[in-house]
Amino acid sequence: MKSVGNIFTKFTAIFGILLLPVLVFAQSPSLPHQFFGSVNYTNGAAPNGLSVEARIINGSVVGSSVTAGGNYGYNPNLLFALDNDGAFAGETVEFYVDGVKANTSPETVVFVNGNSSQVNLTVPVSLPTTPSPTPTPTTGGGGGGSTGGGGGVIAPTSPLSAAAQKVDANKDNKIDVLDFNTLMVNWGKTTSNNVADFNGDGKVDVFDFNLLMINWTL
Ligand SMILES: [Ca+2]
Ligand SMILES: [Ca+2]
Repeated sequence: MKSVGNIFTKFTAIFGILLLPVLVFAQSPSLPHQFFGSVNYTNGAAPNGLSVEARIINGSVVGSSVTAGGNYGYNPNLLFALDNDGAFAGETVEFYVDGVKANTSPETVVFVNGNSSQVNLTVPVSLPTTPSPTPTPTTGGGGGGSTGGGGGVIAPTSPLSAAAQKVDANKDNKIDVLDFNTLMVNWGKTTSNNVADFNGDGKVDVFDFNLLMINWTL
C-alpha cells in the first residue's frame, strides 16, 4: 500500500506542476491594472470632475475615474482597468480625458495584470481660461518701466511667502496635492538639490512633509 501511496503522491505532484501554469493563464477574469497620475492641459492642471478613461487599443473602455486636484486614480477616485476576459495582457492602453485622447508619460502604456502604474496625462489642448479679473496696472501712465528693455528678466512676484515658495515644488504658486505628489515620488531620496528636499538637509523625509503641511494653501 505504501508504494501505491508514493505513486499517487508523485503523480499528484507532477500533474499539479504541469497543471499550475494552465490554471494561472486560463484564469478568467484576470487581475486588473491600476493607474494613477497627474492630469494637465497645455495651460495648466485639469479641473475637478472630468472623466478619465482607460481604453484598450480597439477602443473599448476598461476603466474610468474622474479628475480631482489635478490628478486621477487617487483615493477615492481609483482607476482599475479591468480584464474580465483575461485577454488584455500586453495590449496598449490609451487614456482619454473628457473624451480627448491624452498624451501619456511614459509614452507607451502596456496592460499588465496585477500592476499598479503611475501614468501622467497631458491633454494636448488648452482649457478655456476662465475670465478672471484683469490685472490692472497699479500705476497709471507709468513712466518708463522699472528696467530698461532688452532681455532683462523681471522676476515674477509670487503671492507665496518665502517659506511657502520653498515647498512649491512645481512653482505654480499653490501648495497643493501636486507638490505632495512630488514629495511622494522623491520620498527617501538623498540626491543633492532634490526638488522635494524643501528644508535643504539632503534628504526627502518627514521634515519636508511637515514643511509642506505648514504651508498648505489648498
Ligand atoms: Ca505647487
Ligand atoms: Ca529634507
